[in-house]
Amino acid sequence: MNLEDSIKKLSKVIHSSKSLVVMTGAGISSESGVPTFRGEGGFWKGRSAMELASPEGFENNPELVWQWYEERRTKLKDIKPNPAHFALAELEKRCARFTLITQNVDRLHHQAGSKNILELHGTIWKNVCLSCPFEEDHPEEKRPTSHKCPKCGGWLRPGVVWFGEMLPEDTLSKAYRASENCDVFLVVGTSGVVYPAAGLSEIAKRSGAYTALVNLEKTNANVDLVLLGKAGNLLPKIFSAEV
Ligand code: BV8
Repeated sequence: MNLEDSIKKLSKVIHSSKSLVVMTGAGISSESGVPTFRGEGGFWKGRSAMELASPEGFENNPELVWQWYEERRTKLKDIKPNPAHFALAELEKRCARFTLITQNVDRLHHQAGSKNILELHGTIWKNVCLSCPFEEDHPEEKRPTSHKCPKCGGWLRPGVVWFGEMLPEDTLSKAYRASENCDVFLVVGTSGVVYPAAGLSEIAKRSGAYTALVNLEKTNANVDLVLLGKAGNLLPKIFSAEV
């Protein structure tokens, strides 16, 4: 099936959906200027995920990990949502039941106006203390940013989920429930290598949902339909195509 026909097919499926789930990854933010993780110029390039995004890596060298997260916050500070984010926010308004599951920590979906968002991997715009219940939103607005807790003096860490860490229980169970009960599951802009996020489309498929992937490249995702291209270009077309 050529791309034009795939767009028409997916548009028809989405327009007749009674319960739609969309799961996004770093690829949906790349047209906003946010580097992805594993592609060219990706965040991981030349660096190890375990060194920069794991509790062991933080324990071993908190300054290095903080340097990496501050570098990302600087890159993300003036970033804006792109047409793909806005297309999803618009689509949500037209859907009876809509759940947006994201692996991203940049909150561009929030900025674009999406409402029902499940952040599987937390957010980079929060600091939490390793030693006490203290946490703070948007620490980058406080100058100078400190990486020590103002309450107990312990180490602060970014409010994200690292490798080897459990995902937020309530968020993950909502994501499982949505994946088991939807009739359409759309995956956008993810290499599908990180679990349990990468397993959600399989759960949806096993529960009878129609599954599709919009991505720059093919991945291992076992879906009914694959549309290769830029999300910022394809999503507005798919969601607005006359069926
Ligand atoms: C956990 C930190 C319990 C936050 C990240 C099986 C079950 C459960 C766990 C595991 C399992 N197998 C292995 C594990 C352990 C591990 C894991 O999955 N390892 C992988 C690497 C094998 N999972 C965990 O540790 C998770 N915890 O399950 O706890 C447990 C623990 C241990 C063992 C068992 C159970 C925690 C996972 C969270 C890790 N945290 N980052 C941060 O700083 O951001 S993951 C990191 O990768 C990011 O968060 C990111 O969200 C995530 C996924 O990356 P992608 O979003 O897919 O980005 P990527 O660059 O890879 O791909 C972008 C894609 O977009 C590309 O395909 C590209 O072609 C495309 N693209 C680019 N531009 C565009 C585009 N597409 C469309 N349009 C464009 N314009």
